[in-house]
Amino acid sequence: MKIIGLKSIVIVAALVGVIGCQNAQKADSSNSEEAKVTLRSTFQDDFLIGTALSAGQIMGNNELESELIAREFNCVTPENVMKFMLIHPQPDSFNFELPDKLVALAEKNDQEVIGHTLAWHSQVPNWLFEDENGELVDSLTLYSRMKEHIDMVVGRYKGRIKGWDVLNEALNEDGSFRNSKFYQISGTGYIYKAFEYANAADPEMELYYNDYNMHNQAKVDGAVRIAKMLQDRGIRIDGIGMQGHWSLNYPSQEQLESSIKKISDLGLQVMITELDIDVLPNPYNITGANISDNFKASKEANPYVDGLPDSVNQLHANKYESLFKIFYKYKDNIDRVTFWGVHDGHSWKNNWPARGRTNYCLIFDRQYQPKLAYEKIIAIGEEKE
Ligand code: 9MR
Repeated sequence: MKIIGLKSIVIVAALVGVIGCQNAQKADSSNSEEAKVTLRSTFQDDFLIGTALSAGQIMGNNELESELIAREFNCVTPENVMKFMLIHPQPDSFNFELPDKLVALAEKNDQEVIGHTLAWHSQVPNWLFEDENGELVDSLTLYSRMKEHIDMVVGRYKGRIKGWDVLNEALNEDGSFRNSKFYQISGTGYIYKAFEYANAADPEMELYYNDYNMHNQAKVDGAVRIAKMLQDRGIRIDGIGMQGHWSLNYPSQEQLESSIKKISDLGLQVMITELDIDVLPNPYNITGANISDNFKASKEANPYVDGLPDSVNQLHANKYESLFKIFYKYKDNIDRVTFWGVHDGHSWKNNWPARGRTNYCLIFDRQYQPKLAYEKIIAIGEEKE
């Protein structure tokens, strides 16, 4: 095991030291060499380090949080505000205020932006699929509504967004196609159209497929099939996102490496997206992130309300360490690692698959302080030097 180096010790000192600074520039210009050791600096030659921002974080409601976001990450994804339902709730109404702020904030912090997401069965308004009688529309009507949406949303940020999750979660666990309203109306037609329209709206940006449980080989095979379908028709796809909604006991190294290789063999970038490591009991016996799952919370399934035992924190850190060792090994294939949230206090995992639990999935705690997992991740970065 690697002994944590001098740099790691100063990281913590530096973190304490820089809290209170207004932004990353200030932190970086504090003329202390050590203050520059952050996630973004540690992996700057390897892959982007991203996070997801909530509406409040985009608004900059909390100064400590804003400072942490600027300091540690060089890529941001809107957790919700660019989803169809939020950005385009009615045929003639768009909400661009928060998405505009997000893009401006990222530019100020010298961060890339990932758009999320254009075609997804969830958080999407019914009007996209229905006529005035509530019946499903035909495929041509769906395509023209999709095109209008994509032209408007992608076009607005043309040249300012690195890549979009064009298609999100279109697969079942066995790799077959999800029977979403998109699919009911058009079969796989909407998949081709989403990528075609996104490419036309901004030919320079990257186009991704993104899904959870991609360590499941049947599912990653389904994603490979989607990529090949597009490639066979000469439609561009640049990368596949493996959502990292994982846990202390999965995925295995073999699963992860196999999935990374399958994606890379297509000539596509791998992205680890939506990373968080669940530490709570899972009596529901589910994996992934199917948002419609909603179980009843129980005391037994929410054991760490008053704090996480050191032993579990250690397991959590070990899991992150082993994952980042794999990410680093495949750094030539992996373009980005994005955490799904900034700190434990604001993680969707506190409310899924059962509401109102106290989870500890991320690498900053509820006081915005780095956890053991953070130190272990940084230590991997140091090991390479
Ligand atoms: O983290 C997001 C949460 O705030 C929303 O309530 C939820 C609604 O569907 O979506 C969450 O993010 C999802 C992401 O957009 C797609 N993959 C699964 C994520 C977790 O559900």
